[in-house]
Amino acid sequence: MLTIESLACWLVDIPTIRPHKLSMATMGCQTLMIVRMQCAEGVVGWGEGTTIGGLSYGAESPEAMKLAIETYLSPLLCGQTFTGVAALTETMNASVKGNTFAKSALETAFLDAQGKRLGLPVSALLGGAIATRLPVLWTLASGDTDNDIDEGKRLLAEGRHDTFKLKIGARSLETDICHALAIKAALGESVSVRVDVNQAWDFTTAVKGMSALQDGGIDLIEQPIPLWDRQGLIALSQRFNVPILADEAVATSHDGYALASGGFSGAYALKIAKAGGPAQALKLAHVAQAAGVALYGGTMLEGTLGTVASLHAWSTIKMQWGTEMFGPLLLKDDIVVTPLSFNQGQVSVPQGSGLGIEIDCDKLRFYARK
Ligand code: MUC
Ligand code: MG
Repeated sequence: MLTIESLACWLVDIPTIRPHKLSMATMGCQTLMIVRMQCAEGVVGWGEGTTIGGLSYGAESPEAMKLAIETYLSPLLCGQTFTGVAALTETMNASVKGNTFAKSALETAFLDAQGKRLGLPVSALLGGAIATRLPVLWTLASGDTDNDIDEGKRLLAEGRHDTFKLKIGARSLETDICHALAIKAALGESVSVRVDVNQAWDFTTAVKGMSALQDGGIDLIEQPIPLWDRQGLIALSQRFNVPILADEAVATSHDGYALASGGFSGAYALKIAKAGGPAQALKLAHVAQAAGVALYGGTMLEGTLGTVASLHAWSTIKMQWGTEMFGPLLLKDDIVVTPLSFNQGQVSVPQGSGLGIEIDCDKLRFYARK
């Protein structure tokens, strides 16, 4: 049982270590929407809602997440007692439609507070961890082929990552194919290289593009066509040997059910923000498991808080395609006391109670939008 006493939100702007180029936006800065949940039992929970490129990736901006919490969700939740996330979800969904990014921040904060109160890690509240370290790839997205090759070779030599994702879709098909295949050839046969098109192609372009990428040894092709084209994604998954990773097309367990029952084969990218929180993302994972669809731990390029919330959830299930929980490494700084430890292509899941991280309130104040 936890009684929510008050909620406070901040928009925290942190520069990225280099421009990060996606098909729909170039990021030079990331905005973390941070929420602090004070509970009557004396515990405090922290949550994060983060998206990419303002409103260019998804329908909720960081500013809208803060507004949804302050104007609608806070009056609904404050003063109420909840037995766990199931009750919290029921209450939120009964009065607030959509807004899964804001709800994800709140579900995370609730799990953090509940874990601290019970002396258990968040993973224990989600079924229990089956791993303490998870594989993490890195995204090469500087926008320049030679820079990406140098970055990839450096990270391989340092032993930090052994798997890479490339962001394509902003340029012509020919340019993108040359870019991806040059990086694959330079990094070598044993290094897994995947691409994320972020919905940029139509079906015909996807057939051409997937064929060339498959022949060039690319391992996985993420969201080649728009999220609404479910039939197209199913057809592509049946046509090619190279597997498809559905990302924007699968936000919730309902999307996962519709795709799998339509004949999709491949993998789903889980993201806590798309689903409405760590526990909601696991509902999609369970639908995938029932349908024989593989899993992948996805990111909205969160800072450490949102990344750790995801890691607790991902640590309770088998991820056939690993994870991309590298968000904190893309940021010049963060708002936690102890950064996560990334090495040998893996990240360690914090083991303390709740999320197992401590917020650096001075840094939170420093980076918070005034
Ligand atoms: C996405 O669409 O997958 C994940 C890694 C990255 O660089 O961007 C994100 C978003
Ligand atoms: Mg993606």
